[in-house]
Amino acid sequence: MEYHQFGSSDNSSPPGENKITIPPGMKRIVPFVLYSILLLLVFILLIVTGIKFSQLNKEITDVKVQLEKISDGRKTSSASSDPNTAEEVYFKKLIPVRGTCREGWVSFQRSCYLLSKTAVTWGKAEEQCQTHRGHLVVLNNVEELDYLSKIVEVQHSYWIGLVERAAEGHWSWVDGTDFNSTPLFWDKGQPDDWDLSENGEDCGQLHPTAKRKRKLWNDADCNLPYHYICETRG
Ligand SMILES: [Ca+2]
Ligand SMILES: [Ca+2]
Ligand SMILES: [Ca+2]
Repeated sequence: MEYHQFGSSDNSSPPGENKITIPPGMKRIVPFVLYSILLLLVFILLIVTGIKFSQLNKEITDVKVQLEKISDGRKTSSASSDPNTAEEVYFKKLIPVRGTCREGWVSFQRSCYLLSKTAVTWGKAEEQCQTHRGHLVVLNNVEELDYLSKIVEVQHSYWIGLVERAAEGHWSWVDGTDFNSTPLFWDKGQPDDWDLSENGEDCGQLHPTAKRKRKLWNDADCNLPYHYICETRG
């Protein structure tokens, strides 16, 4: 009997129409189950969105940290690790004394210095200093820099014994003094290896100033002519 009913209904019903009898108990359960599945899907969707959002948040935080590091790096390289560097320290002109140094040279602590009257390339300047058995000046401490700042012509740039020989970012002193053992006095935004010039900027100099103050460092194109300062150990 049941078999017959099933068979006949199968023949008469259009495809898609379901005449399978569902027990009344099940009829109440089906919407509940569907509703539960829907809730579960919404729940999963919320979790996935939450995870994605927290990942995005973490990435944004990471980017922020990186940006701060870069900005700090810039500050460090321009202001340097030395607290004196970025300060504006003003001086009065000092009349230098010859002391025990040879004619035309001036004395400070245990060194003699020559301030050039002419402007030449960095290489030529170091060559000149070597003919006097010296080197371009090596700035060992702030006292030496401040002494020179008091006696130079403020409007001139002066080559110093600072050079980037091997690779970009690897500065060294011409006399072999460990670069990491001396304080840094880079001017704001320097060294910038300003790439407008074909040769880049791999030689150190003292920046010119309008007023007499502590002369800060700049990296410049080694092939340009500037005044220079030689140093010999007295
Ligand atoms: Ca020195
Ligand atoms: Ca450079
Ligand atoms: Ca520069």
